[in-house]
Amino acid sequence: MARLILVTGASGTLGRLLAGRLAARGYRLRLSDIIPFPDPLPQGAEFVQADLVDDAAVVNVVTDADAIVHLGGISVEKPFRPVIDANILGLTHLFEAARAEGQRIVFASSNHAIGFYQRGETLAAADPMRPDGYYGLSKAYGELLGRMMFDKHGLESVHMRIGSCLPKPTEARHLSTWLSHDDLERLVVAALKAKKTGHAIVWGVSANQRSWWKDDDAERIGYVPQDDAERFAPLPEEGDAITRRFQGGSFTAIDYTRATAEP
Ligand code: NAI
Ligand code: 15L
Repeated sequence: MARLILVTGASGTLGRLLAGRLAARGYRLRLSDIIPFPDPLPQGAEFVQADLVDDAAVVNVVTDADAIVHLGGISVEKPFRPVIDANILGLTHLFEAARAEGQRIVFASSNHAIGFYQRGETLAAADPMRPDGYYGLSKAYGELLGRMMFDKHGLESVHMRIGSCLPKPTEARHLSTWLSHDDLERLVVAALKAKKTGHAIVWGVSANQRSWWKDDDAERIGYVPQDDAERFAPLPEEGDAITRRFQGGSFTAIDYTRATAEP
């Protein structure tokens, strides 16, 4: 019998994409989101509507799944209240429910956990996080929650620190941050298939010549990206001076009040 994968945030951009691709690979899918799934359900998939903030609903969707791809939650910078609800409270509900059943979680973290490093600086996954807002901070929390859950309970998780997952790069920043749709699929499948992952952090990025990111757990889980944004170069710089200065781009400029951007 094929493994049953729970995909949260299934009605969002990446969820819809992965639903089709994982189903085509023969996985059985339980798709879940707070809003209905907008497409016809892929072969072998079911949909369960659930709010991550509702702990009983989360236990219900997690029950009997073999592994979890967690995409659900706020996916852009917002005031702290909605971010805390979905991305901290909701995420904690998910990890606690998975702990009870022992399922591996493949978590969509984000480059916004390290967004305040300057562009051009090369980072290793183990470098200190520098979140660029409440959204990035919630992803940092997710990575640390995964760390604690493994150290304390042996619960495995793979944290995909995704750059910009788009059909193709459209601005200069994306030449460094782009994750192609095919590489996203490769990453998720590697994370699901790996025999053991422990607590893993993998840059969710293609094999971009201009990538700022190295030294992660990609090799350990068997993720080998194959695309490179360079074939789309050159692309225009976008945004104001703050946006152009930091790796997190436009998110860093939201509600930025420092007089100077010196380190
Ligand atoms: P999206 O915003 O299109 O999808 C997120 C989904 O989560 C939505 O369908 C939304 O209804 C659902 N959701 C929100 N609050 C919820 C709640 N309380 N309970 C249940 N479901 C809830 O985002 P997208 O682009 O598909 O991203 C998926 C994940 O990947 C997100 O966690 C995002 O932070 C992360 N990510 C995405 C990147 C990208 O380039 N698209 C880059 C870095 C990280
Ligand atoms: C993210 O974390 C967002 O979810 C996505 O919408 C993009 O803005 C991406 O980061 C990015 O930094 O390009």
